[in-house]
Amino acid sequence: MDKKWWKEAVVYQIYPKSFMDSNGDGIGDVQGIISKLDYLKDLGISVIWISPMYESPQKDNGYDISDYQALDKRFGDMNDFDELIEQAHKRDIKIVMDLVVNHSSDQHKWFIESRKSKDNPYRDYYIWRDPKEDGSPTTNWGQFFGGSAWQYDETTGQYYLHQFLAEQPDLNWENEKVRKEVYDMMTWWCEKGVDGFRMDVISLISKPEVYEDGPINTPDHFSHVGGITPNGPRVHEFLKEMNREVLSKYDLITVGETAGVTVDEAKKYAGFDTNELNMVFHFEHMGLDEDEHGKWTNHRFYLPDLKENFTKWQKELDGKAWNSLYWDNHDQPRAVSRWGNDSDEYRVVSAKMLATCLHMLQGTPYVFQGEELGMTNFTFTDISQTDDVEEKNNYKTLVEVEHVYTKEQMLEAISMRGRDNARTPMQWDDSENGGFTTGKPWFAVNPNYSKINAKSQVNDPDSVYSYYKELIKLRKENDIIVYGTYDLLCPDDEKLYAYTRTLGDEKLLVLCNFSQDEIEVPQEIKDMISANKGILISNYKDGQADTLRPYEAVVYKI
Ligand code: ISL
Ligand code: CA
Repeated sequence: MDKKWWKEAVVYQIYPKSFMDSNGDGIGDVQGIISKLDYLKDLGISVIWISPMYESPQKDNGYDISDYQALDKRFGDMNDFDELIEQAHKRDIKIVMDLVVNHSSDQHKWFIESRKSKDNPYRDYYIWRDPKEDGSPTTNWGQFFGGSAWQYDETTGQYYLHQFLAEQPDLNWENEKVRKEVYDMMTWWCEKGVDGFRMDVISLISKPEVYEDGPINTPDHFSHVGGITPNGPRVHEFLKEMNREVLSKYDLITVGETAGVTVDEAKKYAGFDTNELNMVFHFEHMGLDEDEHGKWTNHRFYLPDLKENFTKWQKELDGKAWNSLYWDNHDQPRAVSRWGNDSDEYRVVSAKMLATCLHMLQGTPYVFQGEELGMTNFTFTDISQTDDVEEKNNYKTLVEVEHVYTKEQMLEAISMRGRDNARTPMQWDDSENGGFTTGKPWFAVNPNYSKINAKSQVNDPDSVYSYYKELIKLRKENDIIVYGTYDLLCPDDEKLYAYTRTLGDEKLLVLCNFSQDEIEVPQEIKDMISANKGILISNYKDGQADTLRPYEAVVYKI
């Protein structure tokens, strides 16, 4: 397999609003990021992906962009940004920008023009349709956050399409001029020195030829994993064009956020010879703990399902395309709370186990800010404590309109699954507000900051932080972790996730106990361990071959 730097990288995701505030206004900013570059350097990551910092009315926390070539003032200005690039590069850290071009903000100058008249030169930058005869929207499509995907605009008597909020109108990728604008803007950032793009819902940019009602396209607050227009007819053509016009001219890392992607589609988006992207984020494991009420549930995942899913992606893409690996991001609850155990007793050990399980897979791992500290979900006891529009909309629908849930049930679901869990400020130390700001934080800091914070972990060899650091270091030193092939063992075991990695005559055996029980190691694995050549990493001090203790993870060289 071809060696590439982006296959060997570990990416750290920053949600800028909640990372570090430098000026006491309670909102994280670019100077705050700069002040923490040494922390990230020490952790060992090689790439930072920063969620949007562009000028934005912040209806969806920056995923609604009104100027793609300006920073939002609350984060800083272009001088700050240039300094960030320079300071990051000085430390061999690359910077990846979030590229949000399925939609813009309704305050973008293109949309302000577009809605003025049917013959405005920017009209076709967006997607406008006549109402049906009865005045209702063109189709029954629903947007991700609840409600119709069509917004009526009085000025011209037409509806425009928005797969997210009405303040996030979808751009019309059929229009060549739109594509040219996007490519020029990307080139401008590349010339500035950015090292890549994470492409927001890029799988949704190509819309169907015919707009018609459909079963998955009903306004449905429960189903949002696929979006309305995943993997549309021209998406690969568009990405090949983008690659030709921009990406191929620079040495970048590119990852598509591809709602609704399947392994077959991923081979096209991220194929080694397809000239589109380096890798994609799929969402299949994010759906494993859903039930008939979708994500708003207290249901937990079943380990054999997770193993089956990871194994499918590992085996199917091996040698053909590249995987991205993640447990969480700014749209997901905290990894240790969702996949591990965030009780006092097991938080540290289970966070390390999860890290082992993910970082030993084939693909590029992503670490979301605070994951390296084992930060946990927040307990929301009233809807007024939340910020996220998705949580608020669904609370309204499920509790107040449809009475599917009681208030308490929905708040429990939000505390387990809501996007706000990821968005509480980073916990730097045990001073007020966890050291995130000297002012009033824009969003509540998790009260456990006095116990869980970076300061107490960076110099503690037994901390979650030090364990991540070790995993990242091992990846740099061992090609097998990056390039080895993967094979699953004991697929049906409900507590143990065991797999091997193989490269040439080297082999690793990865054992992860996903339960709080002490479990007996199956005989076939005992036989493999008996000839082991040492332990690469483990979250318990003394290895013991026959049993695995609660949440024990161990990687043997065999
Ligand atoms: O958050 C989700 C589920 O709760 C996802 O389905 C998410 O909405 C979807 O993956 C798209 O996410 C991206 O685009 C959105 C933005 O709100 C998200 O923050 C972003 O990651 C619209 O730009
Ligand atoms: Ca600030």
